[in-house]
Amino acid sequence: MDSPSPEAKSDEGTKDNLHHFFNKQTQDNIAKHPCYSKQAHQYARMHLPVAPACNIQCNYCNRKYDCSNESRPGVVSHIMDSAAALKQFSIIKKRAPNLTVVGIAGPGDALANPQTTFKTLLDIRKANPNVQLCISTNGLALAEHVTTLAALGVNHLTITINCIDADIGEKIYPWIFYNRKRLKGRIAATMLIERQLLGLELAAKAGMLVKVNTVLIPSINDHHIAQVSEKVKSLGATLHNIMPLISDPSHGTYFGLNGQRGPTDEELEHVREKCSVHMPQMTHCKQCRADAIGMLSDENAAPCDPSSQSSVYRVAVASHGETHIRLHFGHTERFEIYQYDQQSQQFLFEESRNVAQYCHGQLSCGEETQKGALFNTIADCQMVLSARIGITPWRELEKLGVAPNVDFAFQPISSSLEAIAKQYCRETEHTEAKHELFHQQ
Ligand code: CLF
Ligand code: SF4
Repeated sequence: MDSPSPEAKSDEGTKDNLHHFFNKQTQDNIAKHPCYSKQAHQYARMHLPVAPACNIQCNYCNRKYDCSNESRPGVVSHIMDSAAALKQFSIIKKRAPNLTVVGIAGPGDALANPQTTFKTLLDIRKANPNVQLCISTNGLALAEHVTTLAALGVNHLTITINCIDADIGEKIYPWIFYNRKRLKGRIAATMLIERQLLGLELAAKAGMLVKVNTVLIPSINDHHIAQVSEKVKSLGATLHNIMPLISDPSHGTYFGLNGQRGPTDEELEHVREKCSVHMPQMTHCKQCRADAIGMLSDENAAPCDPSSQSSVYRVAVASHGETHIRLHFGHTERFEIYQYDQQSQQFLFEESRNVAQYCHGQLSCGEETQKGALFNTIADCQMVLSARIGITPWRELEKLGVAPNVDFAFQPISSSLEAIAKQYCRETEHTEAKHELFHQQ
């Protein structure tokens, strides 16, 4: 058996492995895409959940939740239309200079909703020609849309290909809907695989960087994924992302309800190792949701110590995408998380985190478990900004070490963060000066 080349084995990524194959422009694109390059962790991606429908059924998917080909099951994204998506993008982009990628990854399949997907991509492209466009698809309808995607400037494409053998495919896909017909069993799997591979080949020939996702399902496709890797590489794919099946009966999927287990860490590692002979492997995927926004990295989630160079300072802002701090803490369903960047001395947008509302009104204000989940969501932040906050949550936050701050109520979020950054910078310098003095004595 061939031993893996050092180049193919490394997942460091995706940047170094892929770089020398491409022209300068493509290299720059990879270097600023947090999924394609592990080194691009300081850049953020934004998913726009504009695609609710799907044209196939996977046995690891429950349609109540996001597309499990690219998402963690068990979470649900709100659907947006293209106008709302553009508005959301415009607001976030102003506050997040590190947002380099806009993707459509569900909650169904991007290409089973072609009109909304294309309109959204076109609007984003017009609003910002520099942002990179990315979509994720099961590949069934890809071949017929490659030309349109290329014309829209989509340069990153993910196709989920779990097998290239219909005997395996019929254990994963009970049906597909193609050319206005519902196909089942082996015929469905054969058609899906054929369309996926054709779509992949055409997209790669059209110049797109194609990543293939494969869900590792023990005893169904584990022994077969190396063949998938070899095949998709030969057709032009650049990166392989082998994702563990997440199978929980509470998610209500066919696999979850029928006892199909997910892989252990060792099994996942073993399959990735085998496939690295053929292609660079992605290992930093977060299986994120269809409305995820922010950086992929959470490696720096350490408590703040202003005297330490590696400290992380995060501010949570109660916001549903407004430009100003208008929300009452108890009414928010979403926090925007900003992280202080030592180099630029400003806050960079990290991600959005959804929460259940703390308060639904006088009669039902705050179920205990709901409240606990809300506080946990922002427990790694040092400050939370909102327009108002009640005394009970105020004290709870203080106990957690999160400082509630309503001083910037009804002010723009961006100027409020600038003011806090200046203050934090002054305090950090002061602390460092004290440390130096202490060590000199
Ligand atoms: Fe989104 Fe996917 Fe584009 Fe990335 S996610 S459409 S390639 S911008 Fe990234 Fe998220 Fe993993 Fe996907 S971490 S689930 S690989
Ligand atoms: Fe679910 Fe995605 Fe499969 Fe469609 S492609 S059935 S949304 S996992």
